[in-house]
Amino acid sequence: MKGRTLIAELHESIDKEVTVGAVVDVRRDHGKLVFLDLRDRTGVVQAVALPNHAEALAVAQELRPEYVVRVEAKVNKRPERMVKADQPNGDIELEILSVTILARASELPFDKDTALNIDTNFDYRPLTLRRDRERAIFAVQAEIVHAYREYLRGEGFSEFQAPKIVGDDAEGGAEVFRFEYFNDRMASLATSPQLYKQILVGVYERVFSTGTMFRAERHSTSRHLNELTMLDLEMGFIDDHRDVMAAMEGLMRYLNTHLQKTSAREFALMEATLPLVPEGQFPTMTLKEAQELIKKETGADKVGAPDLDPEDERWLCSYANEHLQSDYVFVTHYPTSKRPFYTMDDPEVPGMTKSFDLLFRGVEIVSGSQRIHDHDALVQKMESKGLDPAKFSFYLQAFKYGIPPHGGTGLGLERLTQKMLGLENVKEASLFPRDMNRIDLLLAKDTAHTSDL
Ligand code: AMO
Repeated sequence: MKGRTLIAELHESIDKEVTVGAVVDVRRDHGKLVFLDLRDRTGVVQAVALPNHAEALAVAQELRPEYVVRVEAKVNKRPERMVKADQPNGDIELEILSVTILARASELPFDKDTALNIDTNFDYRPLTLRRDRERAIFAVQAEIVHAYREYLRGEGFSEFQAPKIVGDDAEGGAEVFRFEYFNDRMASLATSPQLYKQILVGVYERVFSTGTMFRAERHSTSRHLNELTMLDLEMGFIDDHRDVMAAMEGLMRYLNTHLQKTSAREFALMEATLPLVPEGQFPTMTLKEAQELIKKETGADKVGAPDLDPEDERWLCSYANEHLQSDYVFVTHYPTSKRPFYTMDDPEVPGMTKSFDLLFRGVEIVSGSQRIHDHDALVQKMESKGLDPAKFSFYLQAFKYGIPPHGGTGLGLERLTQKMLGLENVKEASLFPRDMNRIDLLLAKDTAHTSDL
């Protein structure tokens, strides 16, 4: 918009006339005056239409929330007693000279400031995303991705774009969406960039990617999505899985510092707190040690179980928060039977792998491990897991022609965002969540409420 002044820059124009392009957040009528809260991408400001600008006042009286307007106004400093120190731009006000309506808006089908039930939130997603709460969630999510990229670039990682159409399931385990490709051939949607990031260790040594992945899990839980964003990394020349854990720990510390700098307003709005990080290393225990601790402290005997249950993950995290000054806990050494074929066994702990999960505020947000880099050992492991090495011949070339000892991690962006901001359901951290019952609209009743719009 020609000559537009952004709301965050209004302070530079006190006593001057400006043009603002904005959306009406709220309209309040006080006798003959109309007050508007106007928002643009940089902030919110109060504007007032006065009787001495009759034409502007008449247009202002027509406005409703979500109307898009161009406003010509004078920027006034508020008198001392009218200053709202706790509000952004609380010390200035726009005196409206004229208003042009750029787009009209119907009445919102929900009250913008009240808590919404999750289905209403998703049914009206194009509108609910405009709320402060949702804008804060995705502003923080964007900062997480930014920090991820910035930190890893600084550590010598190269970014790559992973394919999303794959021939077969990369993990040999996760639930896969299959679809018809060309000439009656079936293909799958990628569940992870796993095989490609390992191949690329042979090219760039350290790589990372951020991208959409697909999981055909028939879970309707607060932790599962069918389309998610995975932040992956893979690094060569490691001694063992602990080098990968150290990279992940460095990343989480960097993320804390970054969010503190960029996202204080969003955290305050969400009533969320930055993660507790210990001064020394993140708490780390083997699966067996974790199970023994749970048994000792709670009496629940799950020693020897191949994995942690969601309730164990919650308990361990609250224990770490209370006793170990950390919202993060590493659990290592999951059994060979539970981890994918590419995971390296730990010769010192028979039956267990050099693998780990990172738990954060009650949920697993990261999985990682040292990988098998010896070609023959990898083929043998595939066979022992009932996989056909011939199907992996493309991937196996990287190992036949030498690849450094390496390891890496996959981090679920929506779970991290969810727990960072204390959201109840991971779906709230996905702009347009896909689950068993919903692709934008509920699948069972495809007309939903949008027919009223
Ligand atoms: P994994 O399958 O454990 O590991 O996935 C890694 C992380 O991705 C997130 N995640 C999910 N988030 C929401 N909904 C889902 N359905 C879902 N599935 C996974 C979780 C999880 O910790 N290739 C390995 C990683 C590696 O070893 O590098 C992998 O995909 O936060």
